[in-house]
Amino acid sequence: MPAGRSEKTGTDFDALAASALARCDVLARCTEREGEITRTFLSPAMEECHDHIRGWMEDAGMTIGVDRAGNLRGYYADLELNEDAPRLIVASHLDTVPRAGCYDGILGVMLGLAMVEALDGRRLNFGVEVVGFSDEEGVRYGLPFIGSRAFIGKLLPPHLARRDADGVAMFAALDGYASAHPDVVSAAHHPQSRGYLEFHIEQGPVLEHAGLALGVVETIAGQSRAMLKFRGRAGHAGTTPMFLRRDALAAAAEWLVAVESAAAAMPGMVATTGQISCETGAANVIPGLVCCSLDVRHASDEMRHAAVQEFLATARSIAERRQIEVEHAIEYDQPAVGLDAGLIALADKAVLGAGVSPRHMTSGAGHDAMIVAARIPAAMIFLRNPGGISHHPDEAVLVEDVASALRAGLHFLHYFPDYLQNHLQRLTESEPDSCTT
Ligand code: HGY
Ligand code: MN
Ligand code: MN
Repeated sequence: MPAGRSEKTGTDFDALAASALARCDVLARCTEREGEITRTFLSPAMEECHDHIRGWMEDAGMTIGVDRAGNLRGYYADLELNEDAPRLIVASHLDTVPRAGCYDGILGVMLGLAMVEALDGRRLNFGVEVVGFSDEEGVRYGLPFIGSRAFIGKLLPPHLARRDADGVAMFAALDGYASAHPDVVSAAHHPQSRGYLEFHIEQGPVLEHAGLALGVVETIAGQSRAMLKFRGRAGHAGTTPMFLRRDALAAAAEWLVAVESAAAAMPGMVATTGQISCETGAANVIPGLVCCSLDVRHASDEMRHAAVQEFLATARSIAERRQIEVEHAIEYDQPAVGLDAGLIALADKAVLGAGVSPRHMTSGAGHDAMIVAARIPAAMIFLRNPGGISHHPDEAVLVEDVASALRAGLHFLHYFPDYLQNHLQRLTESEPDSCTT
């Protein structure tokens, strides 16, 4: 028996893992910009990506639909081919940051599909729905998690009113998508969705450092995002003496270096300015207006909120000293999320079953699981990310780790009925006794 095969079922995990990675390579060619991977919400590149995945899912015996939020949904029915059987959701996102790597998000979807393929036509006593979310990175609308928010019914009017860089409101983009796809289904999750599993590359160095292929996520750090505007006075770069300048870019630069060193002194805190624009934007004009982003994350919401306040106060004091104005808008505040204890225990068993000692981790990156967890018990399994690099074309994963993840996925499917049973029992036990009310 070749090393990659299961002795019990004959499943060739190595071949399925290699195929999942080859598919990530195919999907990497679905891009808005030649020579890099950039795939955003409802773009033609996303349509192309759906077309590939749809074909693979159909070959695996799944029924496919796209929903009103642009999520791709493939259902692998239970033994009785019942649409309304309890189901496990296996999902991640199909969109990318600009100039992305090959695996962030999409590998989780390919692993969901590979789990179904590994069943080789065998049906379970629950359904499996593999979902590719339409937007998690928030590139087009500056709002992340559009797909998973819609999935749990939390895509709200203020979200829908947001406009992209071309002025297209999100509700208009979604209406256009629905008109172009008359068979769209509701974006709401099925009421029998009883559990959610997301595989994702770690996007950091912890597992590599620990020599582990897989890890089990316990908590996902909260995130704050703000936009700041530093407004100074534009002027002539040759004639304005240094002491008479009100340079908006110099102020913003001083501020972001101050934020960097303050965050470095706060254990577990990360703060980033990843977007910056400068007007007038000419070499011989003193910058008059700078807009920049602030992204702050920590496992403790309290510490994150305190840090954001401190960073904004620093901006105000730098602005005052330099006689410029600063304003800010908090774009969003996503609390830290603890994943479901029952499913974490199941993920531990699944990872152990794949021969890896389960290590619990906090995710510094945001994931769809943190949104879905508000409605459906959720678990996440991380895959080692050699070099710890992500949101970058050098993002990497090892084929043997993908095979381990797939083994863990099959163990997860195996144990899921026990979870359903315990869960049902807990629900029954917590029901009020009708005689006493
Ligand atoms: O930004 C994040 O944490 C995620 O990768 N979208
Ligand atoms: Mn990402
Ligand atoms: Mn991701």
